[in-house]
Amino acid sequence: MNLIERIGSVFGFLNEDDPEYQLECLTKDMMRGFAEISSILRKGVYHHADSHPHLHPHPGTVNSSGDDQKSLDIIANDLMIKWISWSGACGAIISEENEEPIVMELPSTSNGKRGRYLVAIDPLDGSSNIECNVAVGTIFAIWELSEEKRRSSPTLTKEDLLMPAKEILLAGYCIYGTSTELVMATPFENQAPYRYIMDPDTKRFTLIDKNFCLPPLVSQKRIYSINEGNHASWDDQTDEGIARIKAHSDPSPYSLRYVGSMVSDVHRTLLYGGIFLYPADKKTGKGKLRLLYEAFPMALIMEAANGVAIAGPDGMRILDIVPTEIHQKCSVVLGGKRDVDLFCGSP
Ligand code: FDP
Repeated sequence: MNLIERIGSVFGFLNEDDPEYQLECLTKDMMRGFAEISSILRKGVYHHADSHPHLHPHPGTVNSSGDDQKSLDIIANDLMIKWISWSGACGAIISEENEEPIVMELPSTSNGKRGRYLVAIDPLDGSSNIECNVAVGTIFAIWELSEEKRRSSPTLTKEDLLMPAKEILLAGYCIYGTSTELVMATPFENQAPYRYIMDPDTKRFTLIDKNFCLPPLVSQKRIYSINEGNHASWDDQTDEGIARIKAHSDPSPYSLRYVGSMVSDVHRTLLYGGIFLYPADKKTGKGKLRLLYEAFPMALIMEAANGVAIAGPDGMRILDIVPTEIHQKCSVVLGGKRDVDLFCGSP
């Protein structure tokens, strides 16, 4: 791509022959969204709006100036949709906040194709905890739409957007904690996740680790992370698996750490080791976490980091699940092999 084409691409005229550059534009624009969400969270004023309704109008109502008062989930969703659409490289978005997918219209000019990529996103994961200032995050996965889907008129159905994990091109999460960090992984073999940190002054992301993997086995901490309050709804296998973890004592027992924000719990697991679980409820047979924009991206990252990502004690790989609904739920077990094996009772 020459200089003029590159400049033109800023306004959405992306060179069809350069898919890699399109993915780069999309990801860079998403990073602008992460930076903007990070700044909004840091201002803190929205914590007040959510937690002190007597001082501020309820989210979703109209304030005295006639402005909509939106909850942080909606603010983050609006921002991410704005930035993803701005890139011009995206043909459809699946967001946790939108019941229906957002499918870009077919452009009347150029080649008559919608953008190349599908983005599935949870714009603000962990947000039910946000009032007490815990770290929350954005989780996403990106796929390439087929030529047929890019031309499909007038729109695409939900079924058209059910893409398997093996076709994910890029998966990642941005964590808004004491610092803002971005972790991204591709499914290419032997490619470890990359870890970036954002400078809050310049909003630039700097690569700090090209090999963001679980620590070596000897340094992996024994930590388990699960909402024990749901104990009564676990099935027998989960019950037994957690009992095995809790009974372990040699050389040291497991510690329990559960933030209740998936990005935080998974980020800690990647850094220190351990196991994070959100099992299925035995009554419904379903977990809580969403397959396309929570389980798939985190499973891809965990496997790229030398960890294991399964849907339950039977060992089914999360990345092998065939999606049947865009907001499908699944159970999740992520972590180091040693800890996942202990949970599963594997020798
Ligand atoms: P939240 O509802 O706050 O967005 O995505 C769902 C999620 O958070 C995950 O981030 C988190 O791991 C889980 O729910 C926590 O659920 P529980 O409160 O049921 O433990």
